[in-house]
Amino acid sequence: MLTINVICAFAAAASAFPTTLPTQHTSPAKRQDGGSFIHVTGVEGAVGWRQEIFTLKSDADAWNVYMLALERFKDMPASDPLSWYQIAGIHGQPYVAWDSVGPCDNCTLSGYCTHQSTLFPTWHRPYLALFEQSLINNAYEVANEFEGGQKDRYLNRASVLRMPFWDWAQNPADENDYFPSLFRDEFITVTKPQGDVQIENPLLRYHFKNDQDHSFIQGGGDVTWRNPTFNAANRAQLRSDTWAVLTSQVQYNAFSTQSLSAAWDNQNPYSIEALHDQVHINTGGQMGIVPQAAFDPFFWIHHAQVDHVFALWQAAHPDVWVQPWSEIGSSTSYAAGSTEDASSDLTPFHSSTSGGFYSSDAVRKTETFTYLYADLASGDSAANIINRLYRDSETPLTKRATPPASNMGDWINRGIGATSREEVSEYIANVEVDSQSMEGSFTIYLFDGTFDESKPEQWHDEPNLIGAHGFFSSPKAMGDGTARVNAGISLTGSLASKLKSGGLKDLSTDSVTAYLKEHIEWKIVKADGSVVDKDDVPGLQIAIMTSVVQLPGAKGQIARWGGFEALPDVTKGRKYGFDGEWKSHFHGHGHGRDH
Ligand SMILES: [Cu+2]
Repeated sequence: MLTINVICAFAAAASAFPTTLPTQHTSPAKRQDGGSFIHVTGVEGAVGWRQEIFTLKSDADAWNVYMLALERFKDMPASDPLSWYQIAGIHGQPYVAWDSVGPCDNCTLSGYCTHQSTLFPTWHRPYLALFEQSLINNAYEVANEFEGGQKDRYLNRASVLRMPFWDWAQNPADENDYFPSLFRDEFITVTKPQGDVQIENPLLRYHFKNDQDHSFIQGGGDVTWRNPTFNAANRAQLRSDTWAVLTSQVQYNAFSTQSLSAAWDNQNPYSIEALHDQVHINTGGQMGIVPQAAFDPFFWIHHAQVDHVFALWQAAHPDVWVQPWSEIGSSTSYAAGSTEDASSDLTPFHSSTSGGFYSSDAVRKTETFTYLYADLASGDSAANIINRLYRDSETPLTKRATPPASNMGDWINRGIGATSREEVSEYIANVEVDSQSMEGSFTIYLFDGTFDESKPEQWHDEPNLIGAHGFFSSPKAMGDGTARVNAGISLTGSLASKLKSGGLKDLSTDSVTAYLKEHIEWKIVKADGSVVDKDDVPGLQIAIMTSVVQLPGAKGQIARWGGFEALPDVTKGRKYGFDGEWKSHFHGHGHGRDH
């Protein structure tokens, strides 16, 4: 169905923007069928700002253009490669070629998106730019339907409009903000040329048209749906995890992916990919299913925030970048075991009409696609922005006089020297699992003590919930390999409140170890709500780890983390799993690495 006549589509696109947009797709055609490729440019013209969605909403004209552009974008016919349907389809289902880019030699058409890969952050950058390119094309279209002064006003807003992000990691304003009504309201009022009218909220869902394959939607429906579970607890967790991702990672590869690698000692609790997974699972419905997620309008607002976090991290770590990486899973363009690096093609995103693809190197600067994030564009340092958005209102949790010797070693490895900065301890439950093993997404919940075992659908609201992590996966395993991934659930906030209430003596490793042994409980739930026995989850390991963190000592400084050290204070094994009772991580798992 997505096999389209590109020449016709280009002719239509060109005629659609006769006056306000620069001409696109002018290079000589070199495709076998005589057409030219789609040049992913992002918005053409001057650099604009991607803004937080509530900031954008405060500009009534810009918001109106954005709403109308989304509505029109979603209505584009599936024959157009810049339609919502085709662009969303690049990510996964219905598994067809886009812009004539077929699978690699040992690959099948299984979705172009790169997950469990160091290309995860960089691949999504041109993907979002393509979406933004079509969104703003539509913004010009809707603005041009007005007349006189109104038309001028809306064209003016279209010219600076970019896709917004929703910063799910900021402190929520109140309970209405846990998952804002922007994404929940059924109808909104917009201004059209004929006056104010009510339309279905364009941010709510995607309606598949009759001629658009949507057989993959569960239950045979023709709309996307969600099952949001955002609340105060997971918004707080998203905030602290975002801060941890931005400050704990000093190398690109470990920052980029939740995949495990011997290069970082098979433990990597904080990555942007794991952080991003959580929001997919918190949203639920299509957003919780890798090959269907991009049809949901919320996908694009979420991924703009993921790219925003990526840009903040880049600004704080300007000298590190993509290193060679062996793929553990496979996608349309990358076979399991193949090596990718900063020059690998980010398919199917052509960098010119005559062929060639973007690479990570080519998309390192967001200006390549004519956008900046508004906070970074302000000229403030990345460290100040990160501290202001994700840390400042939190009090340091515990002082720790002397870091253990093993951490000192790691600090040296990370290039961190001794300073007089205040040091705190962070505690993390690191969950390791084969993310493809469950035939779909799943969530692990950690509890401090008792909870209502009979109501798994309520566990995200349990008062004794320490934290949860959702692993974002596909209904059927992609490729033939396993996908060993890991993600951290911070225990620090929960332990600190136990300290305040007197349930915990202090935050020393001895006290924390004794406390957790006594109290920690955990459960696994699949996306369909069924509870899974822990023995039925291949490769599942939970390790409790600690790290010493140097807090910023002055403006312009970012926190610095030492290495991760396993609890309890046994040093024979490298890390320890929790399986109802403490045991050595590798015990009984045949890895030959027992204590
Ligand atoms: Cu995603």
